[in-house]
Amino acid sequence: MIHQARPFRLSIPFTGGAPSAYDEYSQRRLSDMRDYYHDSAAADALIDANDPLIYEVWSILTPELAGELPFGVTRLLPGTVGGEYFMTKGHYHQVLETGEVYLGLAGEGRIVTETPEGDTDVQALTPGTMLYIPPRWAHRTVNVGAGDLWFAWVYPGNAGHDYVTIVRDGFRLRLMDKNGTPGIMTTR
Ligand code: S6P
Ligand code: ZN
Repeated sequence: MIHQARPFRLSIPFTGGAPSAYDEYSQRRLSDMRDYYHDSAAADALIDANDPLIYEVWSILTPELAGELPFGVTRLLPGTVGGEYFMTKGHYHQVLETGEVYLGLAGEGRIVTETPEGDTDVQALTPGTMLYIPPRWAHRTVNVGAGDLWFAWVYPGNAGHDYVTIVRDGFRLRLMDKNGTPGIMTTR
């Protein structure tokens, strides 16, 4: 269902958890995103073993219009694929000039971002962190902790999502587990 122009409310557990209401639920297993990881042989082995759940998304949908503000909650599980932490696919917004706001609820994460011009950034996402992703910055969330990472987000309704650029080029920065601490690998 897409909410129409009436105010409404729902609750989001501040320590992480599914929202009390949502329009759409989706999940990504490793097999849904094999080509996003650096080590595809390691990804294939894990897919054959148990094809782990990587993340789940609960969304409030709105009309896809400027001025609307779709929002929701994401749970990103802990783990690694060939030493690379579990992460979201990551995307540019199709309308590049649209930003996004994240709020960390539980767990320890990073937001990896980059622009088409090659500027890069990594920010911590922890409980209570509000994080602003400006227009033009592709964004990916990475779980560098031992438990689930939960965060909420809101973005402009007309943004659209471009995954093609990311799956083709990859992010310039990747977060790798180096003996229990996150290290940054630069790919180009
Ligand atoms: C949407 C926002 C989040 C992500 C979600 C999953 O603009 O950034 O809702 O969609 O965390 O990540 P991804 O990269 O698969 O869309
Ligand atoms: Zn986004």
